[in-house]
Amino acid sequence: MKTGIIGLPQVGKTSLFRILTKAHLSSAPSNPREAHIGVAKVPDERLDKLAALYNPKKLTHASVEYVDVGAIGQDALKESSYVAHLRNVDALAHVVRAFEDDSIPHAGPIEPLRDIKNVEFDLMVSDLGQIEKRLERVEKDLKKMRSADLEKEFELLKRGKAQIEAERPLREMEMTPEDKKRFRGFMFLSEKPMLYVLNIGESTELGKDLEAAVAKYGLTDLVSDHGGTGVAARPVEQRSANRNVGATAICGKVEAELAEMSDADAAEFLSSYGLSESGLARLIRKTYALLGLISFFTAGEDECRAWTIPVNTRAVQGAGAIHSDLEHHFIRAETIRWDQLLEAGSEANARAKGTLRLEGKDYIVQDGDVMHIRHSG
Ligand SMILES: Nc1nc2c(ncn2[C@@H]2O[C@H](COP(=O)(O)OP(=O)(O)OP(=O)(O)O)[C@@H](O)[C@H]2O)c(=O)[nH]1
Ligand SMILES: [Mg+2]
Repeated sequence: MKTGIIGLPQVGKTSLFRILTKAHLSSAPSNPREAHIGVAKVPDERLDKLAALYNPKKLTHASVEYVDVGAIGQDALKESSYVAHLRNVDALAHVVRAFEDDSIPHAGPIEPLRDIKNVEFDLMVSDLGQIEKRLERVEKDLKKMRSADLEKEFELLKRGKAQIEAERPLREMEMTPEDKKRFRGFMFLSEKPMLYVLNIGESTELGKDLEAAVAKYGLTDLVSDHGGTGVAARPVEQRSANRNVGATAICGKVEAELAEMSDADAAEFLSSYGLSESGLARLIRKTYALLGLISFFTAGEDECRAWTIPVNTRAVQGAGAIHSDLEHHFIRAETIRWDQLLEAGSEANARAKGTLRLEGKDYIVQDGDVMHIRHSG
């Protein structure tokens, strides 16, 4: 799963990438269009607690891949390598400047909502170019030969064009699964799930400020069902529940300091700011949720590990995430919620208490399940 970090110039994209992936980058990349690619460990207290119980030889967290590209803009989006990087990601994290700092240039006053609309606009323009090119092609082909499939594509593309011309991103368009499949190959930018990341300034009450930031900068409407990112607000009947948009806030400066500290120092530092966890942990979790992903665990003395699956995955497919052999020879899954296992103190106790269940192939794996797959392979 890949997430692209985008945003206007000098908003803190690379700083965020660096702290997410703990990558030590040379200060200035030789080519500003070169993308940084790195992997972030998904922090998970549940897994850490399981590891404390099992004391395994190996501890493996889930991970999310992040791609940091240069600043976005109409020029950048004309470069094929730049666009290719963005098309290939599963979701976008848009870093929006909300911190005040006169020494770092920004076009105009700090106004996150304006920046969000501008970037969204750039994404839509890029998609529109692609749609128009394809429309021309399909129109020509249709003149030569009638085809039901091409006609459907033509209609869908025209609908996409109208959507963008109304300044609404493709992710807000009503689409059937069939439409979605037709669109998949285009990898449209404005169709991707989007996480807005407000980069706010330091303050003594950072905990409160982080929580209040989304509302303070007027993003609540973007992430709820009540509005659109387009200029025109959406009429009530067109609002859909799953908009694939999320928002969170971080303080890049504080996170950068945290990244350099030991765990114990970091915990003390966080509580001095009134925070229970780092903004980074929340951001990674939000990315995970935006992508519709959950974790289940395997736990033992050799390894404690988190596995990434989409919500609504059946047990037999979950087993396949571990190894295809487990999927093919699946018998049952010994299953327990992570906190019930901790409470019992061991699998044997849990079995005695009856909290360890035997689940079949069709069981829908829940976030936080600990599973042991019984197989015949
Ligand atoms: N005050 C303050 N400065 C920050 C913060 N985050 C980043 N900066 C500074 O802003 C400048 C730009 O940061 P980068 O992370 O390189 O920003 P970028 O978005 O990758 O910039 P480009 O790739 O050039 O568009 C650097 O001087 C950072 O130190 C922040 O939270 N607060
Ligand atoms: Mg950068």
